[in-house]
Amino acid sequence: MIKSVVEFKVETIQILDHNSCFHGNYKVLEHDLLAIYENMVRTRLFDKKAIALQRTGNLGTFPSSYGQEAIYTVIGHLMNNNDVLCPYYRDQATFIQRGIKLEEILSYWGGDERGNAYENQSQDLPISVPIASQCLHAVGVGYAIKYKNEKKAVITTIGEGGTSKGDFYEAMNFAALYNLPVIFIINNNKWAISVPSEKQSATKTYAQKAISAGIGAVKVDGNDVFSLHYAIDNAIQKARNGDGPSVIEAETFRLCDHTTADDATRYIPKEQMDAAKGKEPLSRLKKHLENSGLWNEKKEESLLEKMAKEINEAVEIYLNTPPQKPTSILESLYDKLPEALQDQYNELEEMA
Ligand SMILES: Cc1ncc(C[n+]2csc(CCOP(=O)(O)OP(=O)(O)O)c2C)c(N)n1
Repeated sequence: MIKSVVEFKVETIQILDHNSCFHGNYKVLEHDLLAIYENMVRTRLFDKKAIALQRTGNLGTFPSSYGQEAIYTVIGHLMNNNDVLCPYYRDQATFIQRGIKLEEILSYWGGDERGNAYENQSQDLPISVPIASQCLHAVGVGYAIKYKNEKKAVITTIGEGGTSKGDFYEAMNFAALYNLPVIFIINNNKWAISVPSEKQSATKTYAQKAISAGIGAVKVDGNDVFSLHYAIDNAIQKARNGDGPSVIEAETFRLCDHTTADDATRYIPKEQMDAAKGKEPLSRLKKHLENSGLWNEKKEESLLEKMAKEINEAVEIYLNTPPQKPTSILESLYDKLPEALQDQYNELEEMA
């Protein structure tokens, strides 16, 4: 006799479609929606400025989040100060929402590690560039939270390419086994540098990878702030209530190069890029706000002016921050510098 022992399904959610038509009755408060819109605009303008700084030799390699601002903004908007973020490298919008200063973000991408010492956010982990390693850090943090009986959520983000790594599966397995308050959010932006999503995994969704670990998963339109709000809010409440981990796949599109060291026009077909632009999150939300009478061109103009001022001030601070002394490389490592390193220290001091 053959019996089915387990069956699973993965649901997808879309509330605000790409024509800005609203489906269902899920509500996000007006002031929350406006705050989300403001941060998406801030992130997009900041992103543009960061690329300009890199192109003029004033910043190192920078990973744009153009087109993916909704995912990271909604994450940052819903987390509270006690929750912990274990990010990868595309999470600028979340950082900004968490109080991390624009000049700190620039400083990190300018090669200055002091950018990781966030003045307003001491709990979050620094950016993790080794793909998927942040998922392991997140379950470590989640385990500590559970051990201390705290009511906090941990959010870790990862690209769809990163879900091919063992670290991702190991982290999900551990999170499920120990019922940890960890939320894995997959930014499925369709491209892992030049590898397209369809060549990355044979699964129909990335969300279903969670099923293998025993975690419930959902796939949402990652360009729709309402679906993101619904799924992430549920997952955060679940985590804080001690009801275990969640996995959310947010489908979007990388409307930019992988980083400033890449040229996506060499491998993303133009038609695909153009079609994706028609579904992007910022103009979709703007249209909805206008249709709801919450936004108009006058408000847009004054927001753009406010954002430009904020960003220019941060750039000024960044550009006018003197570089670290070369000796700083040894200064935070030891309480007392070992004798064997004294010569190197002296040499570095002479370089200053
Ligand atoms: C362990 C590891 N292997 C390889 C790389 C080089 N690398 C940097 S980004 C990237 C692609 C990541 O794509 P994805 O996970 O889809 O995230 P996205 O950049 O598209 O947001 C690779 C292979 C790395 N940083 N770490």
